[in-house]
Amino acid sequence: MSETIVKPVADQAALLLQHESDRVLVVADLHLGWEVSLSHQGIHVPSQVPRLLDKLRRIVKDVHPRQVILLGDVKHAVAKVELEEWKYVPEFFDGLVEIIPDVQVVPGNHDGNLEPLTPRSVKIGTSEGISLWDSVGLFHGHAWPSPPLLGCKFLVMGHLHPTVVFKDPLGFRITRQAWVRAKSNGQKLAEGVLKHASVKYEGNATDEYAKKYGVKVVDADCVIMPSFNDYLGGQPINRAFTEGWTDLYKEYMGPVLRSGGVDFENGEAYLFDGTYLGKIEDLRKLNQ
Ligand SMILES: [Mn+2]
Repeated sequence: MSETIVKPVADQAALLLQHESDRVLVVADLHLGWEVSLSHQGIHVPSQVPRLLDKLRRIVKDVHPRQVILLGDVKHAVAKVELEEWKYVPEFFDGLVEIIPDVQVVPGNHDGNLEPLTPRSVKIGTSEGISLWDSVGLFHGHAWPSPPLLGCKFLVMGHLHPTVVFKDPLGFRITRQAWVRAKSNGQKLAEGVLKHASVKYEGNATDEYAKKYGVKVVDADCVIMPSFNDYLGGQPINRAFTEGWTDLYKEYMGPVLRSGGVDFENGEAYLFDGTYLGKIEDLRKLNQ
């Protein structure tokens, strides 16, 4: 069987997927138009579109993928299309398809009404995600993935915007975006997907899953991607929750992580240069 390789692009919030001679680049959480929400508060940040396109142009030139996948939350405003989005989002996509013609979107929770803002050549999937080569499942993370994804050896998601917060001895807080790698528990994820689909069954969830969907569930290597728009705030994954998770954090975790179907506490955090920071439960202890 041919091998699939999943690896972060050095110093970038971008993931390269390789299978035989095929190469696909994944970026998540661009939140185009996020600047607009700040300007409502009187903070004026210039459009991030040219800067994000420059970054993508350099990465595409370096790793020459066949396709770019935008793993959700391409735009920031959730449901209604804000006026500025009619400018930012088309401007971004027009620039992107010039850099690379093959672009696919896996929608996130912010991507309502995206279609009229994108060129016709851009493929827009569903929030249930997609799988590549039957080995990599990609979904944004705010919703349960479609059944076949649980058969993939790798699961890739965004939505969380993971960061790690450190305190130096003088009490300054330092925040860095981070990659998270964690192992999924196929059995628990299967239980989650079946419950979400309101499937009634007796006995083992993975057996039922195989019977109903024809998918052999595996324990996957999960990658939780940092947001490609580095101006955004993130969720400190090592926050010490003395009183449990806040509602906002629960929202950011999404149903898959909340279900315990991914062993987040034993997950590993990495900086963009590859520095291994440690296990999340240990990073949490440092932050008490
Ligand atoms: Mn999201």
